[in-house]
Amino acid sequence: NHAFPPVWASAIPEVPDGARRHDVANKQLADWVVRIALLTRPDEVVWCDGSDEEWNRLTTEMTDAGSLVRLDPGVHPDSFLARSDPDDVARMEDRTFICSRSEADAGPTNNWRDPADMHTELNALFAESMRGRTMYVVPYSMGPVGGAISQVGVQITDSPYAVISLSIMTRMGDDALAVIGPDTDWVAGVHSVGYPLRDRDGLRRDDVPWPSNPVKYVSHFPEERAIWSFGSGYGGNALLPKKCFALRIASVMARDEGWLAEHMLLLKLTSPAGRAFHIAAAFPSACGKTNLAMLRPTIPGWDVETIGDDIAWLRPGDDGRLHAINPEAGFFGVAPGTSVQNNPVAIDTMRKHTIFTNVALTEDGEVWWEGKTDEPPAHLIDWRGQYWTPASGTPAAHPNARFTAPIEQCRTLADDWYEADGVPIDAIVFGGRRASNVPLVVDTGDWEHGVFVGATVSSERTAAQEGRVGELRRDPFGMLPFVGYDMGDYWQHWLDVGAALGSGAPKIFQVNWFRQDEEGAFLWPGFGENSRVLAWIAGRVSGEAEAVDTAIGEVPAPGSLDVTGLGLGATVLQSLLDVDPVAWLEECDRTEEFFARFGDRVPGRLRDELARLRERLAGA
Ligand code: SAT
Ligand code: MN
Repeated sequence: NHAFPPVWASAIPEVPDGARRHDVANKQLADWVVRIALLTRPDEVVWCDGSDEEWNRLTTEMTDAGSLVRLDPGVHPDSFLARSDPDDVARMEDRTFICSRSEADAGPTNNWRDPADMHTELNALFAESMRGRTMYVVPYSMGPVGGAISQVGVQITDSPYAVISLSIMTRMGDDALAVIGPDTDWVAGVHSVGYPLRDRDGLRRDDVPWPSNPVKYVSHFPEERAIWSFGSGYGGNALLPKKCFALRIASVMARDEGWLAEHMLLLKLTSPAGRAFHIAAAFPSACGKTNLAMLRPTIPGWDVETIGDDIAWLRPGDDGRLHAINPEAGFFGVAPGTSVQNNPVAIDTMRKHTIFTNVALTEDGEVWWEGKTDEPPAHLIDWRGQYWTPASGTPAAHPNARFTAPIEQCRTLADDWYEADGVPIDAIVFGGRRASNVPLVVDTGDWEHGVFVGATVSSERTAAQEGRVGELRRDPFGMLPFVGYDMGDYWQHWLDVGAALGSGAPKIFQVNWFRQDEEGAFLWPGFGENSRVLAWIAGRVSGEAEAVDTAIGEVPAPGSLDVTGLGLGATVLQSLLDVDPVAWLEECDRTEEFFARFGDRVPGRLRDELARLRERLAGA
């Protein structure tokens, strides 16, 4: 039951005609739209159908209004550039709230606010916040429409940028609305950029290319299955089905119902013998999930196909195995660093029908970002819309600049993406960005040790979140900003899911592509060469690849990781796989401090894992 806000006191009890839809089967949904319209007072209400006509109309309106730039149709047909407000360029973790009834339920990693207090505050902010604007009602399905693992939601927004982005990122429109029956559960999302064009007295102000509000909230109500987001138009803050629903709210649903909602890419790996392996891999934001999902193997006979690059929903199936879907329908990928050399698939995917945000523009209407070509063009328009030359001394594209492109444009898309019941998972991989300590690849041996590794993953901070880039932070399961309840309970939930799966559980691995030598040079070439690591992981699943034991798990036995042709010296390979007991005992101390933050909600089994790890290191 969604807690409906009270109708704004000064509001005239009339809503635009479009708000009332008597043909909507779900009465609660029909009602909710009217109530939000009464609260926010838009000029117009539009139910989005997900049609091409709708895309064309909105992109044309936005281009005319100056909030999108149409790219050269000869190079990027049907593609657009959006430049955000310079203060609205990333997720804002300090403005993100989990408003569970009990504070303890949000746990120490989330900001908590009392749900009633938060609703009061939000109602005041949303009151008349859409004056002068159109309110869009966007029904969508996460996962194949009507699929066994799929869920539906509806986002209300006054941002046409959010609407066109959702039309790429989700299965949006009439088909999704049609599956919301009288008793269907749906997740409610209310979003406003908080920039009304008229005030209550009828005074007008002009629109700006990227409307937003200095006051920002991304608030989740897990018990209501509702999200309210105010003041930001950027990605994860504004596209509510993505991190807000598919991770924060869905993680709570998953806890209640015995499944997993994870920050994971999904890929299908096929061996030269034709055996298929499905791999789910969790990495923090901006650590290369998109590149791994689109990887082109460098080793002969192996193939990788893409299923998802950011989010996976995994459910134990009747066959006792874990089945996964990608709930999304598009990529919201980091552009900087992406080139024809290192990710030709991504470059090809964003060739047409793509929204670029905060990239630079060349004088021929093409896009550019750092790392796209070795040499920057002589002059550009940078992400702020300013004239730029290499001498400007600032990045031309924002480091968190993004491309939004339909997954069906990806030429390595696996047919499995369409599987309504998901694919059975063979291996789960945890990774992060670590200059030292963590080997290239480790087989964790069993589920409980794997969960310990996932829970204690740390990574260097990237541009995807606000804060100091490069600083080491613990990012359990790559989910630190995305678990919608207590982190310790989340770890326990992982242990419970594994116990229920028993011998059907996938094997768990840890990887690190980012290990460096003393001079700070990367030891491993990464990108397509990561296929060698995937092949070893597949070999462990099939029982064909040899491993040697270390204190932290099993690493490739000499000769079992195919490094032919890489020209890696024996010492480099050794450094890549090295486990330094002294450094790892220090990591254990850090882990103990980290666990202390969660008090008695850390599962005893994870404490046991830490104790056993220390024993093995002491004996090493
Ligand atoms: O803005 S998003 O949260 O969708 C991108 C990311 O941080 O992974
Ligand atoms: Mn992500």
